[in-house]
Amino acid sequence: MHFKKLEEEDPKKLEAFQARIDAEERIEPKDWMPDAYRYHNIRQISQHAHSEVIGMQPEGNWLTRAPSLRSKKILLAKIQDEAGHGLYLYCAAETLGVSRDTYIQWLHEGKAKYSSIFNYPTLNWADMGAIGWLVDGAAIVNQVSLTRTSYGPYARAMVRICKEESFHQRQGYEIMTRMMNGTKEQRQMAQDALDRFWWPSLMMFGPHDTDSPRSKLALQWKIKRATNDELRQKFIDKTIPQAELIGLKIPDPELELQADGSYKTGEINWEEFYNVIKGNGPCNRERLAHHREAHARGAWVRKACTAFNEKYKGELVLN
Ligand code: BYC
Repeated sequence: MHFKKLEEEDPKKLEAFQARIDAEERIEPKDWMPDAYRYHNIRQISQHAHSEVIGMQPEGNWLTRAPSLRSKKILLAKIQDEAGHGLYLYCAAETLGVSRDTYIQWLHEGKAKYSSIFNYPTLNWADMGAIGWLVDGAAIVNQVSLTRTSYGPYARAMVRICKEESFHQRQGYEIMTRMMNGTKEQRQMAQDALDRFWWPSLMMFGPHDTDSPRSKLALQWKIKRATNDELRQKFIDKTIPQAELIGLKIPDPELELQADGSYKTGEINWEEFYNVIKGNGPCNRERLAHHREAHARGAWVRKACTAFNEKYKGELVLN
């Protein structure tokens, strides 16, 4: 696929496009858009879709070991929601002219990313709490702002996703709360889960604004409505009081409450972040291998679903 560089685009069309964005109009699939706008959305929406789908793996790991039937049913429903989010997002991404097969091929070839957070292992039941509370909590902060993104199909997909994520955040916080009200060992497990997931959750928002190459145009075209650091700060300020309320301690010795009520944190380990997004996190290889294997195992289902179309070559058959 060839995408024109911004300087190769017709300046008049670019100007009219920016005027539509500035007027808060939504861009729809058949509208003219610069290739760079199309490409940013292809990349971001498909990476978002891959994150939802790969994100099922760390939680799926605990389905057979949930501590009660109630918690098992809730976790199962949550994981199914994530599959649904992946599907809405692949549909939104397909409106940009790339097929779902191609998106999945890019994932398998390592050309597409998915969120760094899903490359960390889930070691105990409290990790289910930490993921719902922190990972879905971080996702909501980002996704609420994306309900106002300028590309219509992406913005609309976000509305339902946000509603479901807010339920997920609460189920995670409920697990943490119950464990913090439990035995000494349960409290230690909850604290240990927070210790391991806190910093990777902050990394979900991406590099600092000064180091984020994609942000400038994304903000100008209102694909992104807030910067990586703004969203990260919102998440930090919202989450720390929730941790304190149930007796958890944020694993950051440099944490400081400021006069305006917001929190200043220590520095994120960016070397770890870049290492993970380059494919060298603790679980990157395992996650991709599992996806490739599941995709290959599901080939017969995809074939069965399209068998009718293949036979009738798209003819409308009425009985
Ligand atoms: N992980 O210039 P930047 C969920 C990459 S899942 C990996 O700031 P951008 C859930 C970035 O792609 C929710 N890569 O980029 C599911 C770029 O690399 P490329 C997932 C990252 O796009 C199951 C480079 O770093 N949410 O809810 O302007 C269970 C430079 O970054 C990450 C989304 O996907 C990262 N954390 O901003 C529970 C939200 N951060 O592509 C929960 C949609 C950065 O140029 N995505 N990179 O090679 C976004 O909002 C934006 O893409 C980002 C990055 C804020 C992530």
